[in-house]
Amino acid sequence: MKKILFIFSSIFISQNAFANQPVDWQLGFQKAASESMRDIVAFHDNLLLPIIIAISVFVLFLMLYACVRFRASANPNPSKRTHNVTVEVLWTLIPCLILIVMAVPSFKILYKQDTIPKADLTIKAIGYQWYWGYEYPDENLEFDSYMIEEKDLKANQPRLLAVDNQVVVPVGKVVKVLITANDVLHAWALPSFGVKRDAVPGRINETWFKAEKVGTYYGQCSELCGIKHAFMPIAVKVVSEDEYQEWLSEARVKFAKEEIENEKLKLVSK
Ligand SMILES: [Cu+2]
Repeated sequence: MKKILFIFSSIFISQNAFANQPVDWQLGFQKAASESMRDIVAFHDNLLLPIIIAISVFVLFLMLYACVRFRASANPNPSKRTHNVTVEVLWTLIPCLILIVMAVPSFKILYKQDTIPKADLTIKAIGYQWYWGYEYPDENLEFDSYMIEEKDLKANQPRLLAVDNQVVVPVGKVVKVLITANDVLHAWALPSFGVKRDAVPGRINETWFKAEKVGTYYGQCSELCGIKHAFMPIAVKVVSEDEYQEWLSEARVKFAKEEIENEKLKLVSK
């Protein structure tokens, strides 16, 4: 009983206080912080869930009905019927129709996410075994982002999610994310933004998000990538434009990308 109460209380708490990271006994999605995620949550809550519940209730009813109505004690001589054309057509057509009803809005959301609006900012996420590297190509920044070990956690840092160097982006701006990997497959996923893309060595995938609220949002590598797959979290800090500029001026010094000297390339370009 205590557990049930805890689940219910955590559902309500998750709506307010812990909006951007998973919470204990959480049911359902994390709270949306972008339009994409709001679309996904609405699609799930308003269309998929009612269909799933209706199907489950209907099947349960059929099973109970069959158990009672056709039980052995009431039917000493069982029926020998094997085919019924009407029923067979119905149980093929109705599921098809249900799938079409689900597919249309689902494709709509998928294509909306697939079209990247004009980006205000581009970042590049590179998966390594087992941490993420980030680049801000336009600002010439480059840094690595490692998970903070449990013993080094500060007061408000979540276990297995906090990192040493967070990605910092301004609120309300379209952020394009280029995603790749340097060794094996990883995946860059941030539930609150409705973003998840595979990080494939030798290939660049892209996605985007527009964060609507200031805060720190956590995600995790979502493609089994080896022994420390669970220990390469993703943390994105969404800040106001002023704070972002402030961070940029510090980051330009701290994370400046080294110029790569390549004599051969220089000779060719001459
Ligand atoms: Cu990984």
